[in-house]
Amino acid sequence: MTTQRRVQVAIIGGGPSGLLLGQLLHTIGVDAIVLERKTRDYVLSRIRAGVLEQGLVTLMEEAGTADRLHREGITHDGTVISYGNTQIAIPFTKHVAKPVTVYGQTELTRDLYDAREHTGATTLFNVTNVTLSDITDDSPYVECEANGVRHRIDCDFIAGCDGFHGVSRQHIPAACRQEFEKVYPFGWLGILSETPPVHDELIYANSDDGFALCSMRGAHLSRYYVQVAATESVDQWDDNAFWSALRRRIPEQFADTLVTGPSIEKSIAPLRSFVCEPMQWGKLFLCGDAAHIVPPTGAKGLNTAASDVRYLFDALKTHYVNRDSEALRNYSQTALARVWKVERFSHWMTSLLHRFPEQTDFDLKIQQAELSFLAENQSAQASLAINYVGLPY
Ligand code: FAS
Ligand code: PHB
Repeated sequence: MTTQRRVQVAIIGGGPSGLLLGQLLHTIGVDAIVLERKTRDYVLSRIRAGVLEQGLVTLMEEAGTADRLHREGITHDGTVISYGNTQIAIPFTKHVAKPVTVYGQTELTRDLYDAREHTGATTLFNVTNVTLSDITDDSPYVECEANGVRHRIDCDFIAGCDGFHGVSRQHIPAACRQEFEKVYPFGWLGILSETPPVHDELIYANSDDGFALCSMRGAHLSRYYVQVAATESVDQWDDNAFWSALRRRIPEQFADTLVTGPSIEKSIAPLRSFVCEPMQWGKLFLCGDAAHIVPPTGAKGLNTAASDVRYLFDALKTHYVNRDSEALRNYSQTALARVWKVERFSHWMTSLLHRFPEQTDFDLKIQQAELSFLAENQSAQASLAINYVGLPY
């Protein structure tokens, strides 16, 4: 049996990109369906980003989904970069009048699902065999299966919000798609622990043993990461091994006060930089991880998905409200201009803070000089702050 329906926008992927776009479209009366491969609970079980740029907070406000974010989000006006026992305090607001907000992607996604359910908009879960057809014609459509039922969804536009491993990007002909990729020889082993954060700001630590990050989700919930070889697996790391590695990598002041506890989540994220050009093909528009990936060192993955959503939502709004499709035609060019600047910053932060297996003594000296220059130079600190809090849309 095949059910057939028509919507204005078919959104592939029920992660933050797809849900935020769907909610914004709802605010202007544009009918969108969301097709998600997994279940809501599975999507919410992923522990990912933790730092929101002001641009994403503003989008959540426009979507009417920022109430809990404002109640529970933690405003941060700076961060710490450390190497050995040396600490570089980077006060954002000294250089750029924008803070960041610490609020987990899991909670942001939960807020968006709750809002979507409240609107009564359709979300299909457990979808399989998603195919996109006639995307260069005036009447594209999506077919998929969900819970034993085959669906055909006719639409005006398709938003590919299905992440790095999704199907949308593959519908841009390989001969017309250029992919840029750099895979890093390490990953991030992350844990969540019901312990008080070691510091009231994030600490990005470079050490002889490798990178570490001290982050948080609240006053009693901490998020920590240590760099591990790309070949390592979670079961090689019991909690004691993790805490010992973290202690060795952060300044003694924090190692001495670190409160440890059992991990309630533990996972390894691979690190890569990736960009697909173009980010659109006919009536298909890619958003977020479907189009680009950054190493999480600059806290830019989720935030660059947000800037894509900003550009695509504004373009769709101009199309539907003003019958003007110029911004839609320019979406890929507009989005990629910001994406590449974010890729640069994320690669720079990753190169600054990690130990690379093939690093020579010269490479280490250069990395040390980069850190010393950052410690001594206000313009270098301003550049980091401007990029970290979020480049303008
Ligand atoms: P997502 O991948 O979040 O969502 C895509 C959705 O599409 C998923 O729910 C998926 O199930 C669904 N999907 C896939 N294929 C489909 C199909 N064929 N049909 C239907 N649905 C399909 N960013 C940071 O800033 N900081 C971090 O610490 C950080 N950690 C990360 C750790 C990991 C393991 C990963 C993978 C990413 C991490 N990121 C981090 C980046 C992450 O936050 C992304 O930038 C963010 O999830 C992007 O959101 P989406 O574009 O919605 O993609
Ligand atoms: C997190 O809290 O998960 C987090 C924060 C900053 C990053 C990456 C991850 O750069």
